[in-house]
Amino acid sequence: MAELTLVLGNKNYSSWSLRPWLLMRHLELELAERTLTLDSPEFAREVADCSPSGRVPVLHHGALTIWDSLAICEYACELTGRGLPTDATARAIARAVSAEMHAGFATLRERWPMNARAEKRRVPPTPSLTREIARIETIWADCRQRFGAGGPWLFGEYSMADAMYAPVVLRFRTYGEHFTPSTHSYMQTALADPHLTTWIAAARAEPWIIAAAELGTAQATLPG
Ligand SMILES: N[C@@H](CCC(=O)N[C@@H](CS)C(=O)NCC(=O)O)C(=O)O
Repeated sequence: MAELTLVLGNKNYSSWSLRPWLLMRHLELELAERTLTLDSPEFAREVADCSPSGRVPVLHHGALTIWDSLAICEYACELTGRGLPTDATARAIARAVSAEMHAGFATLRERWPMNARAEKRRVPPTPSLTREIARIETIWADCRQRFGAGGPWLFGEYSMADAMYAPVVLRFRTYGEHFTPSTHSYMQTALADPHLTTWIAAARAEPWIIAAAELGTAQATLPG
């Protein structure tokens, strides 16, 4: 098989990069990594050379280029025959919740940006953010209850859906305060994932700071 190369943004801030990276680690795909520094003078030039959308993540596999996180996750599942539930109903719901994450939760993404190394930040949720958090808690509880009997993940075994929601787990850890017991339990599972731990350690080692994503400190807090 040709080498897989995943081009990523900074591990601390690039939530879209985390998703396929994490899934591919769980699927044990061998991967070369290249990091482009978001918000840097060279980013625009470097990304133009490797990603038709001008964004990361982007996967290169021989002559094939895939420039979107969800499409890369789907491709990783196709390559391995794993990463999605085998039952057709569960698989359809796994795809639906993954797509809902990919297309939605704009307030969460804007107001609680992923900041993998940050903890105990306080950015009070707006009504819109509170609604999005409640929807995510419902999704997680529903998946666990209907499909989670075979293991600790949303669909029992690890799936694309867990990878799609991993940055949400990190955001909840950074900014969140009150969660249902079911959410808390799922977050414990996700945060104990050794692959996610490896990502967070790499994020902590990065030198780059993007001020616009450093919210919840005394210096930078979004207006209510
Ligand atoms: N829909 C895309 C979104 C990718 C995206 O927005 N990536 C951000 C980094 S997390 C990016 O490349 N930002 C740089 C820019 O927009 O200039 C996906 O799912 O991969």
